[in-house]
Amino acid sequence: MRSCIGTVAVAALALASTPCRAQDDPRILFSGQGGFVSFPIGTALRDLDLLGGTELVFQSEDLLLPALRAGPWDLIIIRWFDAFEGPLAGAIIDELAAHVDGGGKLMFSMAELDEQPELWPILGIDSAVDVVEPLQDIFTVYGRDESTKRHPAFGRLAWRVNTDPPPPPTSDYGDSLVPDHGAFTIAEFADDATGAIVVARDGNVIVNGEHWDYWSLAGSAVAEDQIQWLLECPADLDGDGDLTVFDFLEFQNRFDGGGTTGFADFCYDGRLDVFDFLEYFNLFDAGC
Ligand SMILES: [Ca+2]
Ligand SMILES: [Ca+2]
Ligand SMILES: [Ca+2]
Repeated sequence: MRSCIGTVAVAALALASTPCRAQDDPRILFSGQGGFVSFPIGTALRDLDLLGGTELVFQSEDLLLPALRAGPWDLIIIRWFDAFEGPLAGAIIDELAAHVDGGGKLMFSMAELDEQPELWPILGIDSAVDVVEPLQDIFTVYGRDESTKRHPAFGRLAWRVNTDPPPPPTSDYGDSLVPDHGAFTIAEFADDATGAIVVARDGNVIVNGEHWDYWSLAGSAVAEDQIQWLLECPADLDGDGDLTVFDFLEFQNRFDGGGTTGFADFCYDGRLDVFDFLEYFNLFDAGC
């Protein structure tokens, strides 16, 4: 994993226009639960008009493995209740590792991630611990004192548990996540201040510890934030599809404003310093 500490800035910033990757029709692989829409992620994909480029695989290891191998994918979304098990589990995990190690984007949710430690390094987390009741809210912890510094992948102040109907008592409520070095918790479970949503692998991976079914209020909006963050070109700050001097000027404005005019913390450590400046140079130089 690339680390902000020790990265070398590319001094010669290319001021000429650099084309970003076309975002019109990204290839998305979505392993969802049974049912077409699979709330809230399927709802978010529909509302973002992304279903046209999405291959949907219901929860089947037999179908998921060949689908993973049919990549490359611009984004892989895994919403899986149980741990990967059986003869295909190792091969699926290997495919996910190859995708992420190659810089691929991954949105990952698994209620029983605590039972699958071999996935933790791939996802950039140190560990996952089973969540117990009661559950009430998920709060942003990223720049919580300044609302404008919220991480773009979680733009909500709070995401309240749906209590109608209440979660069945035998359900798995998901996992608390402990981020590894280089990863950052952007939202916590309010009950015990443990990690609920983690951004890792240079912003390419988002791990959801919460079980989506029980945080349904505004859940599709939360999913939209995450999908948009993963699909966008991180250095294209004005969103016009090209990397130009105007993106660099926008970064300078955000940095000089201490983050109050937009997200500028590209090292994901909750503060703005020279390493964010260096990282932005590197992202700009890398293109999209
Ligand atoms: Ca669990
Ligand atoms: Ca731009
Ligand atoms: Ca920073």
